[in-house]
Amino acid sequence: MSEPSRRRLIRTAVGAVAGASGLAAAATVAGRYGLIPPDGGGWYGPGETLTYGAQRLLTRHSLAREFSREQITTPYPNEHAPPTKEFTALEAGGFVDWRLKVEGMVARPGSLSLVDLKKLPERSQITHLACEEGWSFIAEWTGARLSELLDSVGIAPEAKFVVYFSSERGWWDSVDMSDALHPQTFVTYGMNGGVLPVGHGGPMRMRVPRQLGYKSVKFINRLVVTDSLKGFGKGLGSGAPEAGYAWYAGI
Ligand SMILES: Nc1nc2c(c(=O)[nH]1)N[C@H]1C(S)=C(S)[C@@H](COP(=O)(O)O)O[C@H]1N2
Ligand SMILES: [Mo]
Repeated sequence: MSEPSRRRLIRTAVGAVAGASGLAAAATVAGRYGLIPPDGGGWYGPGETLTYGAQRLLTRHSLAREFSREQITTPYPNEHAPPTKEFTALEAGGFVDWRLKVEGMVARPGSLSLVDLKKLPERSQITHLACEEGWSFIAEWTGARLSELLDSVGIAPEAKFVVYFSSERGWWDSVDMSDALHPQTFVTYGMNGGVLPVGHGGPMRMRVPRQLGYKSVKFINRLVVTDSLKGFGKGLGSGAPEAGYAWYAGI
């Protein structure tokens, strides 16, 4: 069967079951096709599953809207203090000793400096960062595509998620391969034409413009490529579902 007609069939099947016998049964069908998000258990689980499953079938390859330079928000809100003493020491050294660790299901695990990361093709996008609390702003983000970084270290074909950690305690998140390989998902080191300020997560933050702001974790220092989220935190994919937010925050 061709991919579009297979997807149409799955969509129809999930939709029909949702109508006939409720969300829980739809979730069972979605599970058969690998469409269950890591926080798909518990009371809100079936709802999370339908949102994620439907988005994955309908909008997997769509792009977040991009804006023109004139639309960049100035001044941009939200300054963030350096997260730790160790971080402040790295900042004092101009982040020369800063590293991004890349681990898990990759052929060439290692530690990348900013110089290494800047050898990847430099990309820019002017996109909207939308906070779940209602405010938002537009900025230009510069960095490398996460997909090109992953290509450079060689990911295993069984890989299903990329987990990313911040040097700020408690902040970590993950995306599925659809978002990890999406052309607008960046590891970002520049903002509005300059270096990414510490206030916005410099020297490096994740940018996932197809999801709410909280997925764009600041101060990232470690990536883990994995086929399962079970071993991370409470196994729900990020800190967000532990605090009552959805793992999948697509917009
Ligand atoms: N490490 C870390 N990353 C984070 C946060 C945070 O508090 N710590 N806040 C998140 C939330 S809720 C939003 S909306 C955006 C805000 O990004 P900004 O400060 O650049 O506006 O960063 C996200 N990334
Ligand atoms: Mo937010």
